[in-house]
Amino acid sequence: MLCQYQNNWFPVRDFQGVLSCQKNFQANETDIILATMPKAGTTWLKALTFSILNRHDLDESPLLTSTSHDLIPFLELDTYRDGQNPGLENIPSPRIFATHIPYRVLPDSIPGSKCKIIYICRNPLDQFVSHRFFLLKNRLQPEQDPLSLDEAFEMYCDGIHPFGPFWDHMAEYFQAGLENPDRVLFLKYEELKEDIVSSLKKMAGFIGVPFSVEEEKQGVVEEIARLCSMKNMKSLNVNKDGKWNGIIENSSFYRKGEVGDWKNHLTGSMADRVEKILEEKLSGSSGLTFKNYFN
Ligand code: PPS
Repeated sequence: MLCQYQNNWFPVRDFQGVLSCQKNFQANETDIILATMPKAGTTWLKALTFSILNRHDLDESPLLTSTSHDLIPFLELDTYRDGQNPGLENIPSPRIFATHIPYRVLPDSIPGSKCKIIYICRNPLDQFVSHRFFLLKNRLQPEQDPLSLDEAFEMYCDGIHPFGPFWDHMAEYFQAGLENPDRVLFLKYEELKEDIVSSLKKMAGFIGVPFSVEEEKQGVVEEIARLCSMKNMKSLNVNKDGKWNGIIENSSFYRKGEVGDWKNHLTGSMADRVEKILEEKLSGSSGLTFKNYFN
């Protein structure tokens, strides 16, 4: 079930966390915030960022025994969950948090401080399909029959989905990145899939810990890419068993991890519709394009 707040849609079960985070979170200038729409690549982004910052001993990485979500909490889904307001002052810097909260709903202290935001955007069609499989695997409201594909797609196209509308979510972070490129790094899932090494170097430079020439020669960047790869992460027992927050199967964060899987589930006319929505809604966001995403 969703509720509307400040022109965005939120799962009712997460709404207290959103409000408490918005009211209470005080960003430090050394914080790193990982912002995404659900199913845009959050789990991967967490693993990559954690590894960049903890690259001294990748053979013993905590990612081998803890999930990405255990290592980097979501502000609204973990830290401020159910309206709580914990003290976060004693967490050593840099503190890393994730969030699905749209840019304009963020606590004022995030845009107002010098903290860094890394945003990852994904083809909305793949995101929609990924989310659908996720919901079918984790029946969060077992008393309700899941929506049909067509019903869910209609709502998606109306912007009525968790943390939606998707077009505003991506456009606002994109704009923030244009205005403050040293504070907001806007990445695309598809670009990470295409060239993870360049993306890792970009991320490390952005958060102020660039890879040294020596590290590059030693293959540290490739080692992080391999550690965090879908294949490796999916094979680890910690990601096969157990549940996150007691409700979500850890294994459901890893499905296919492919670009263009929507073609196996959606029709060409559905793709045309999303393409038109983006053309119309993003007409003011020069530079945010999705070439070849819809055919
Ligand atoms: S969540 O619930 O918002 O945290 O989900 P999120 O992690 O954003 O999205 C899950 C999709 O990301 C894929 N995934 C990965 N892709 C590439 N590499 C790695 N390491 C990786 N880990 C997770 C995951 O499979 C989901 O996409 P789909 O298309 O469903 O496979």
